[in-house]
Amino acid sequence: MTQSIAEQFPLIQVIDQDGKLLDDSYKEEITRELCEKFLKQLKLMRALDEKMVNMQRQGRIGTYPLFGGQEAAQVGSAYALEENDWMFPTYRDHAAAITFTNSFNLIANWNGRVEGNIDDSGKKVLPPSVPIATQLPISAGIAMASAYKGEQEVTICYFGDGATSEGDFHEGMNFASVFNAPVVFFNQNNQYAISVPIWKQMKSETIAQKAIAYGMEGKRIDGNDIFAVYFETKKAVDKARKGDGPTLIEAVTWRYGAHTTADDPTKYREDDNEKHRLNDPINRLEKFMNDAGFLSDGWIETIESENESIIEAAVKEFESMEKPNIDDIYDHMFEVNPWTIEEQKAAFKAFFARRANG
Ligand SMILES: Cc1ncc(C[n+]2csc(CCOP(=O)(O)OP(=O)(O)O)c2C)c(N)n1
Ligand SMILES: [Mg+2]
Repeated sequence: MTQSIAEQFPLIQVIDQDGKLLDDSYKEEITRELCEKFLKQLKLMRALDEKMVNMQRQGRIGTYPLFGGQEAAQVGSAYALEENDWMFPTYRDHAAAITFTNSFNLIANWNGRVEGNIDDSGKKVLPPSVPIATQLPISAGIAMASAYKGEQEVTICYFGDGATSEGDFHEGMNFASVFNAPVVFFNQNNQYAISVPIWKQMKSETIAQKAIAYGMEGKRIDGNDIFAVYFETKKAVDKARKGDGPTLIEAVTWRYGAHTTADDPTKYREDDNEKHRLNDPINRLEKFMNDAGFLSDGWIETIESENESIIEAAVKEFESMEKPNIDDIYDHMFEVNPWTIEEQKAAFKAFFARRANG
């Protein structure tokens, strides 16, 4: 008998909503140290997201895409990588990029600063991709190049549910599978593409099943279960590194906030965050740690206050950057600018000079 899609692509979980261990096979690997590392980083990322939204409201940064609710998907997958791996984040994946690089440099990106596109940690992280799905074929190409050069690097490529409707999704998946490229396509299905719900986006039951069409392995995981995310991404990364090809991972999750600070989600979805908070990635891990006896008195307060200092220091550094160089807007497209661009540059500089002189 043929299996249903739900049977072929069951939602993989290691802990349930109450933090109870569902899969004993990870018992040895889930150490106190690993849990502490995860919880501290999840809390750091949530606090950063909240800080960034406040800063946007205060006019201290530009439009900002929120990731609150998706922390486990991003942090867990980033921790599954090795030093030399490649990362292709989207505009929503700051938690993945910051966890991987251990640097807050990319905050500057949200103030339109070119410096924020350049990772200062030495890790191979591409600038956040804003055009939807364009990163998929490029990531497949990078992974093909790694394999061609005989390097042991794996590429992880992040994208959303909406991105699966783009031609680039197909091209990236097809190239990766035909060339057996060492890439992990990490989908965060947060169930909305701005205002478009998943049920209007596609007719297939899952995103994971799309892997079948490319002869690729597909997995559907609970994106709010950091253990499921970490262990399943690690398996996919290890498989790719061994030369056994790409994987499509669908991490089912939910964004609590707006698409960006320029959006109002009450216009297109019910305010049922209360329901989704029962599935909160941070609470689930905390409950697990509590049951396992991994939480000592005062530890959470200590890490929260450490996290606050880390964020304050990062913001301070960001806000003490030198003023931007106006030339940066104009000088990265052509070797020699055409006169139209030069004219715009001169006009913009004159505008700033007039403003500076009152
Ligand atoms: C090629 C392209 N088309 C349209 C847009 C406008 N746009 C920005 S975000 C977005 C929705 C993407 O949704 P999804 O892939 O689910 O990612 P999420 O924002 O939920 O993380 C769209 C259509 C774009 N940035 N690029
Ligand atoms: Mg989405």
